[in-house]
Parts: sequence; C-alpha cells; structure tokens
Amino acid sequence: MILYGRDLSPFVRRVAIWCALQDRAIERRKLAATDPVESQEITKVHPGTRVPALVLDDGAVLVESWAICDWLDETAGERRLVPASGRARRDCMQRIAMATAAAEKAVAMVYERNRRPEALHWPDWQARVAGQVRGALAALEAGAPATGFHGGARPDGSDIAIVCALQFVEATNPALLDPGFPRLAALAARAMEIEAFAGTKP
Ligand SMILES: N[C@@H](CCC(=O)N[C@@H](CS)C(=O)NCC(=O)O)C(=O)O
Repeated sequence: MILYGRDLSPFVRRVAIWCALQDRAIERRKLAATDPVESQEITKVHPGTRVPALVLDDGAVLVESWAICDWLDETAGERRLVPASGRARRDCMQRIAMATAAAEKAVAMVYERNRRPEALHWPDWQARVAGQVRGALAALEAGAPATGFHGGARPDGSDIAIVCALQFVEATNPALLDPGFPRLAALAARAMEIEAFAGTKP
C-alpha cells in the first residue's frame, strides 16, 4: 500500500500510525497537497487533490481518513483499533469525531494565517476558529484518562486521532494550547514512547 501525504497533516499521520499499530507495511509519498508541483502527483490518485490517499495493492484508492481507517479496521481482524460494536464503539467514534473537529479547525487556522493574503486576514474569524479548536480540545481534556490510554494499556483509534490533533496544533499554532491541556499533554507523552507516534511527529 502507498500512503500519500506528509506527517504534518494530522489526517495523514493518523493513517500512518493506524497502519503501524496494525503492523501493516506501507510505502510513503510525503507530498504536500498545497504545493503546486507536489500536488500534481496527488491529483493523479485523488482528483480532489487532498491527503491522505491510500493506494491499495490492487490499485484501488481510498480517500478521507475516517473512510480509510474504517477499511483498515474492517480488514484488521484482532488488530482493530475501534471496538466493533456497542457503547465502547460509540464513545471511541465520538472521541475521534471531536479530535477531528479540533484538527480540521486547526488546519483551517493555518490556511487562514499562511495561505490567505495578509490584507484579507479577518481577526474576528480567526478568533472564532481558535475558539473552536480550544473548545474541542477542552472536551477531550475533560474525558482524558489519567493513566494509560482510552484504549487501556495500548492506544486505540481515538488516542491516535487525539495525539495527532494536539501535536498538529503544537507544531503550527502553540498559542492555541495556552493555558494548557495537561491530561492531553500527558497522554501524548505516553504515546511518544511508542515508535509509531515518535517516528511520525511533525
Ligand atoms: N476530511 C479530510 C481532511 C483532509 C485534509 O484536510 N487534508 C489537508 C491536509 S491536512 C489537505 O489535503 N489540504 C488540501 C486542500 O484541502 O486543499 C480527511 O479526514 O482526510
């Protein structure tokens, strides 16, 4: 399988870690969707020119992190990272959804600040987006375990999504983490002891 996209993307990194925790071998094409040259390679596999895109061994292309991870789990047997059913599944999916809300708005914030011409910057909108990132992280902070992971002794899919979102914010806009999310920071520190996380940190 070939994964398109860089680890700076919280969505690409999520898929890369998911694969690593399931012991799946993947090739990487670490290309940026916003780079005019590199994006041409991405468009060849994803006409919407976005990452992640995962090219399967049979040539099929999967896009959207949630749909990719759904397929990875469906075909993972005992190594699935989201519980198969019931309340545990619902809760895990909702943590992933909240982490996705944080990550999407953090990415939007980068585009607002780095892609939009400075003359068109809109402080009120940036403040709104910043509040959305902080709000989603605060909800995750409130539910974060004091020890271990949401998945218990080992990370589950929601731990992956949360750490990717948090560390993307840390890498691109650390001021958004002020005054701090100590439980999430501790969760991320525990995750960083695992090579799949440490080896992909942006
Ligand atoms: N909902 C998508 C979001 C993916 C996404 O936002 N990818 C960004 C990189 S972090 C991207 O491709 N940006 C280029 C663009 O949207 O034009 C997913 O979960 O995969």
